[in-house]
Amino acid sequence: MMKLRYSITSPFVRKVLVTAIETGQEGEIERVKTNTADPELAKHNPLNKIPALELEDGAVLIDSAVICEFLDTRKGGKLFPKDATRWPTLSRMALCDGMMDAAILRRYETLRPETLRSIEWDQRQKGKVDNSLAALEREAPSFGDRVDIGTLTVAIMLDYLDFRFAHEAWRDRHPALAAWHKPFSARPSLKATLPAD
Ligand SMILES: N[C@@H](CCC(=O)N[C@@H](CS)C(=O)NCC(=O)O)C(=O)O
Repeated sequence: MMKLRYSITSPFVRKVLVTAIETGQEGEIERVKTNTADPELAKHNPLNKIPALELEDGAVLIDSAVICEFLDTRKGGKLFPKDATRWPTLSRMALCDGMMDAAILRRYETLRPETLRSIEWDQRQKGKVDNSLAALEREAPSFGDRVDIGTLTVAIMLDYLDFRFAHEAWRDRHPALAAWHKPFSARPSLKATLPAD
C-alpha cells in the first residue's frame, strides 16, 4: 500500500483523493491522518506540508500536482492530457492551486491572535482570489463536460471557498461558474471527499 499523509480539510489533499478515485486507485492508498504542526511530518516532507505520498519502496512524493500526475500516469494518463489541451489544463490547475494558496493564507491569518492580524495582507490575498474568479467566470462557458485535472481543481477550489468563505458568496458574482459547478460537483469523486471540520 502507498501511504498518504492527509487531512480531510485540505483542498490539496482532496485533489489527490479525487485523482485516486477517478483513476480507480483509492484501495491502494492508506490514509495517515496528519497534523501539519507535527515535526515528524518533516521526515516525509521538509516543508511540513500535506499531501505527501509515500510509495511502496519508501520514496516520498510531495506537492499535489506531482502526486496527481504520478497517480494518473500509473493508470495510463486520463486526467493529465498529452495533446494540445495539456498546457491550458495545467495552467488552469496552477491558477486554482494559487487561489487555494491565497485562501489558505487568509484562513491561517484568522487563526492568529487578533492584534497580529493584517487587514492589508488579507485584502491582498482576497484580491488574488477575486481576480482569478473573474478570469474563470469568463472561461466557464468553455468548460463543457470536460473532466481533467484542470476542471477538477476548479471544483475543489470553489468547494474550499464554500467551506471557509461561504459568507463571501462567490456564486452571486459568477453565474456561469455557478451553473457549471452545480452538475459537475455531483461527480462521485467530489461528493465522497467534501471537506468537513
Ligand atoms: N503546493 C502544495 C501546497 C500544499 C499545502 O499548502 N498544504 C497545506 C494544507 S492545505 C499545508 O500543509 N499547510 C501547512 C503549512 O503551510 O505549514 C501542494 O500542491 O500540495
